[in-house]
Parts: sequence; C-alpha cells; structure tokens
Amino acid sequence: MKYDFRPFVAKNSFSESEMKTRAAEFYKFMKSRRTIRDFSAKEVSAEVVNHCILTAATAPSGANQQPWHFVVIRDPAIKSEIREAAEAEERNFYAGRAGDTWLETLEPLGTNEDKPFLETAPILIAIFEQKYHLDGQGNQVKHYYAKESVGIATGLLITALHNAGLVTLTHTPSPMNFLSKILKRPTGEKPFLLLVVGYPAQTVMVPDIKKKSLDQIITEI
Ligand code: IYR
Repeated sequence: MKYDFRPFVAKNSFSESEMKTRAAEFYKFMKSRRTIRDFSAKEVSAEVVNHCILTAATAPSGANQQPWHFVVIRDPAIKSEIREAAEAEERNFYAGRAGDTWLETLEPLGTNEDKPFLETAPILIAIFEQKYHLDGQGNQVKHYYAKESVGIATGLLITALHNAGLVTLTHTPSPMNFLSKILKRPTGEKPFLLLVVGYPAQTVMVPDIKKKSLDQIITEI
C-alpha cells in the first residue's frame, strides 16, 4: 500500500542574507551547549520536556518506522535503582573492564564510577532503540537503520533541550541492559543511552575542551 502524496509547502524560505545570519547565529547558540555533570534539583516542566521529545520524534527514520521510545524518569525510587545499577557497571568499567587505553583516553575528563547526578537531576530520559515491532498477527517486523534513526532523534532531543534552556549529560553506562529490566521494556527494545536532564548546579566546572576547526572536519571537492 502506498501513502497518499501531497504537495510540499516549504515553511522556511529565507533570503540569502537571512540564511547567513541564521546559520551563524544557530552555530553560536549550539556552540554554547556544554555537557554538564553537576545538576541542581530544580524541577523541569513536563510541558517543556514533552515538546522536546516531540521535536526528537520529528527525526527522519528508516522507512519512517520511528524506532524509538523515550522513558522519562522522575520517580526518586527508580532514579536510585538506576544509579545503583549504573554505578555497579561503572565500578567494573573503571576497575579494568574498559582496558588501559580507554581509561587513558578518559583521564583528562576526570570521570569516575560515582554518578550522583542520576539521583540529583530532576529527570532522566532513557532512550530505547526498537529493533522491530510486532504486526497485527504478532510477527516481528524488522526496523531498518534503527541505530542511525535513534541517533538522529537523540541529537535533535539534545538540541531541543538546549534550546529550551536545559542542560544535559549523555550518559552511556556499559552495558546498560539493567535499564530494560528496571524500566520493564519489551524485548526488541534495546537501551540506546541515558540522557540526564535539568539545570546546572550553582557552580559547575566544565573542561576547557576545543572543537575541531572547519578545515579539520571538511573536504570540499
Ligand atoms: N560510561 C562511563 C565512561 C565514559 C566513557 C566515555 I567514551 C565518556 O566520554 C565519558 C565517560 C562513564 O559514564 O563514566
């Protein structure tokens, strides 16, 4: 069966000079985003978060299968459970499972197995990748490019949250199967990452990192 097709009406058409300003301004705005590891306990509006998740879900996806699910966790008891499970994995990771090379690479960031932000931050968003869905008869229907699609949606979510004035930490405890268990997600859904969301603590230090320059990341032919 084919979709109905309708004319596309562009809603964002700008003059050349408007485009230049918008592109430069948006870059400046996005450049101000930083990953934050210390959060205040200040609550975050559900309306704001829901709009950001709707924005994430505007992402393109393989065959428009939209293979994502977002679990918004506010419940302190569940946050504690997640912290406990994540720290158990992280203790193994930092005690050697990561391997010397990985730990050396991480050293400049000063991260460790303590993850207090998993309880302090007002919300955690667990993002799941759906490998397949079930059709009316209960048959598995494979999702194509699920990882790419969820990755794009996550990028949009981080952008939308930044636009709304919130800060995030992209947290990837590994392995994170404990999320499926704690959050009772169906098989076929795999944890993709855990986004810690909220406001920064009163004083927050961030590493003085630099992004690559344009000539380091671009080739024009
Ligand atoms: N998941 C661990 C380790 C970690 C790995 C990378 I790559 C980072 O950029 C940061 C941390 C942790 O959360 O500490």
